[in-house]
Amino acid sequence: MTSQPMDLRSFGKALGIGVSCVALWSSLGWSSPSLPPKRSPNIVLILIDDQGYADLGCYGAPGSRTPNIDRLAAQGMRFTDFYVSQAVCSASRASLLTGCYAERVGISGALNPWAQIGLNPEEETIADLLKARGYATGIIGKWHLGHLREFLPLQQGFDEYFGLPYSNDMWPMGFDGKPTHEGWKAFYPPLPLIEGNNTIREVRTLDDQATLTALYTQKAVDFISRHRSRPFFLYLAHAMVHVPLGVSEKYRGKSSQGMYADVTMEVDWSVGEVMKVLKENGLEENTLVIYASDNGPWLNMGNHAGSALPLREGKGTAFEGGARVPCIMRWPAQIPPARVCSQIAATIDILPTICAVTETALPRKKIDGVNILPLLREERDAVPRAQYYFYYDAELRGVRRGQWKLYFPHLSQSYEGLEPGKDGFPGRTATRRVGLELYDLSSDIGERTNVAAQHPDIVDTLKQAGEQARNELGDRLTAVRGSGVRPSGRKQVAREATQHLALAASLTFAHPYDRQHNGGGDGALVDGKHGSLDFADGLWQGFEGVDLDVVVDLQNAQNVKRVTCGLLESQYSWIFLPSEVEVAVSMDGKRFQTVWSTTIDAPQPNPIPNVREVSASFEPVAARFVHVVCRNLKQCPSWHPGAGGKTWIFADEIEVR
Ligand SMILES: [Ca+2]
Ligand SMILES: [Ca+2]
Repeated sequence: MTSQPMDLRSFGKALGIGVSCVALWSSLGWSSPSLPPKRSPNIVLILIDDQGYADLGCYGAPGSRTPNIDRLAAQGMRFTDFYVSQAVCSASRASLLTGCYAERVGISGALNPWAQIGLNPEEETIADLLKARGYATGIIGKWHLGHLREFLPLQQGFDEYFGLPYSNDMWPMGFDGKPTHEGWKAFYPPLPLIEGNNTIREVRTLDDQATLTALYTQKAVDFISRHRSRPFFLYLAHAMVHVPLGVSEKYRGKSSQGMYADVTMEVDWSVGEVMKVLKENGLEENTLVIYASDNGPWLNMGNHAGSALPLREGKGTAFEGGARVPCIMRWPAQIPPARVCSQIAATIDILPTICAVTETALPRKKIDGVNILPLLREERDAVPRAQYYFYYDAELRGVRRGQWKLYFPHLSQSYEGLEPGKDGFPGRTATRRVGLELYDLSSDIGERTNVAAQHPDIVDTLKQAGEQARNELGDRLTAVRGSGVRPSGRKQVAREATQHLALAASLTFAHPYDRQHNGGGDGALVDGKHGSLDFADGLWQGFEGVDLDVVVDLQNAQNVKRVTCGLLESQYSWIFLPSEVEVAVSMDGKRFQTVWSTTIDAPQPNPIPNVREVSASFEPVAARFVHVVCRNLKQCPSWHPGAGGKTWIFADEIEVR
């Protein structure tokens, strides 16, 4: 072994030298920063989609379908208690790339093909940090942090991008691979394969899906070969083993254990190809290879899903089967072979750890991850992470400290006891109530015996830890807004803060606005600020199943000639334009004169959110009160997947001139 572990205390100094080096080389006219005298390690981050805790040989899967991944474990460190931030794609990936709980960076769930948001370009990703450090940066595969151009990888620190912008099942095809007419999927656009910022072709068939693993692998091998002479960061985010499964001819039927095992074998082959090209280029020693899954198995897909056994539940839950995933780190220059680490660690720790090993400064904004290099080096008594929070869908569902995991009361998706799906078709899921429950993971890894009653002191300690998380990151279960939450990236629409006559007005509503989507409270419609294309941006005021019927009191008589009402249409979220808008004015607040009205055509399918400014112009009239009525459509139209359900009106803002 040539390189020695670096003393952590010398980091500042080392960084200083690095920076001055960069400055010197820049002044010599090089286009990119220099290589440090001792070459920084390359980073290869391989992320599998929906792979279960028990899917790999080295994690106890029966048979030997994953020799290449198992070899990574034999040559490096395997983590037994490694977590994602949330057991769902976008949230999990936001955490991986930013070192933050997903709540902190405002990303939740899985973004759909009409999402007008993405990871905020102001966040610093691993790619941003390493690019500034002189690394070549590339992502091959699934992004899922915003498909609009301003949110794509090239705008988030990556030099190169090739892959799908979101999940491989977000296409207008049914589970049989044929065009579907059911639900929102029927409205999905074709699945775009993107290179750089541009769609180069579409994934249209199951046969196209079957090419993805080999295609991504070829691109990954090419990336490594092209950048062998300078430090690089490669993020290889496979579409597999997420449904719809696809496998090349070479691996079809190869496992004799079904399609899922075939796909797993091909992903394993891919890992082998990456390791081979590293070796061929003499990069095997000084490359940190990190292998992980973005969340646990999608269990209701039955034989097209993995396994998390003996863990409880799977994807979409805060239980161990959802959040705990396989993770292996291999770096012969620093990590001794065949190590098993059973301390708590998480994807949010990968960014600060990469910063440590590449001597790169941390992001300027606060992060949640910790440097786990001491674990990789097996430093005695090192406990970089004592505690971890389990969020899902903006709900703080649990907290783990040491061997103890406490759940807060919530409703959880559940797969247990239900007949799973088969051959690509899903089975049912249920919703189950989870109480205040404590589990001892050291003796009960399957979370079967609630021991809260026996350990009230531990419950109290973990409750306090939960309180801290809520204050900082928020919690929908207890309606707490977190002080440390930053906004997601939002597509900007040309709606700036404005001056108008109603800015100091008081409002009287015939029907109350929704408590959760309150836009900030009573004055939200006349505060001069405008909602974006994201209905959850905190600026829109929502009205569920009722009209927006409001009297605006301008406080004194004004000469009024125009009233504009900003309205959001976001059909996927059951938000529709009103059927009618009417404006009336009054001097005394009792006798109103209608000055303008319009009807709006019945909505046609268009899941892409848009904002309509309904503007009423009329002969100038003296008025103190302005009455605005937007008639709620009341019921989702027959073509809508929620046909017959209550529709919403989202408004912001009402401008009077
Ligand atoms: Ca996933
Ligand atoms: Ca407003």
